[in-house]
Amino acid sequence: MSILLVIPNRNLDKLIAKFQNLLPNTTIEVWPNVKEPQEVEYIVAWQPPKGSLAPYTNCKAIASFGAGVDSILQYDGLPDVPITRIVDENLAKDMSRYVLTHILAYQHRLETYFKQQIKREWKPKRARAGNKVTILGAGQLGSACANLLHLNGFDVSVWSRTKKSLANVNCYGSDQLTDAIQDADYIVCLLPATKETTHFINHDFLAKAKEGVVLINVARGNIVEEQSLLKALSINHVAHAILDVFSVEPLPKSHAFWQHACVTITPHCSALSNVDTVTQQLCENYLRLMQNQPLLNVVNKDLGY
Ligand code: NDP
Ligand code: OXD
Repeated sequence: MSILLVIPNRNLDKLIAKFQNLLPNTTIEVWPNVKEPQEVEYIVAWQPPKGSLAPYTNCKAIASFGAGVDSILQYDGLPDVPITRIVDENLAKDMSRYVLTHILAYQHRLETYFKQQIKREWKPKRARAGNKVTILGAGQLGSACANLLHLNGFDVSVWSRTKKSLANVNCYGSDQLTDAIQDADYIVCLLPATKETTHFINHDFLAKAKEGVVLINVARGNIVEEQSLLKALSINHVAHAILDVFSVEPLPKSHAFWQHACVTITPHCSALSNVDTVTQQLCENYLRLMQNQPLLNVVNKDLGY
């Protein structure tokens, strides 16, 4: 019995050491150099390349190395086994702080002052008005962001497939999108990437938002239709976009977002998986699998998250 890591293009030394520490009697294999494919019963995957999950016919579960499972569910020929994901308070804390930081930085015009400092300019301006934030998605990350923003004095709304009931937050269900976004000064996307959410933030969506809205996408790049966003930025309907995720990552050097004065780019880093807590969760589920106990954080493959 072994665990296989299919996590390309990363140094896995720390992760492997953690696994070996927590499960000293279990073999850890690393794709693509798998010595005994038939022994693999549990796969930990992140953006698995084409064909990389195929040879392991004794695999009983696949665990995502992150909160999102889109790259696993999109895999062609995915084995019919449970798929789990990471649910971690550290991710929620990092994500909430990222969102709060960027909203405050925009409100207080930090980018302008960084530029002024380089030119030794002294031009104070009042902070921007606008206190309403709508978060698309009210799951683990969306609800944590809503809470932190509320604690910092924002008027917060969430919109989700099933309507929530969160203290101090205006909650909207899927048939109330216009009500949820029409007055928002900031729209934060924390939806999963699914068939329903592909290009969900498109021309029609942006037309429902108010002029001068700031869009923050920290979920997945393909939820935003990038040409519609560029168009909305060009007419100042969207005043600014803060983007941590993109349709193609790394963002190609030729992409129009790079040079855009009203786009802030970060390299998919708003909430990075923490190897320590993630490994504990992955090992817990491995032990559960070995003991035929129910797995934690299993995703609904029909819903796609
Ligand atoms: P959850 O699964 O906990 O929450 C997803 C939320 O989205 C739920 O409220 C769900 O509704 C809602 N939702 C799903 N589909 C729809 C839809 N079609 N219409 C309306 N609402 C919908 O996910 P997390 O909060 O843990 O994470 C969200 C996403 O953030 C991840 O899928 C991942 O892609 C991304 N992420 C990005 C990171 C980064 O570094 N940039 C780091 C970690 C995650 P309901 O409550 O009714 O089910
Ligand atoms: C995740 C991510 O889904 O890092 O965890 O994007």
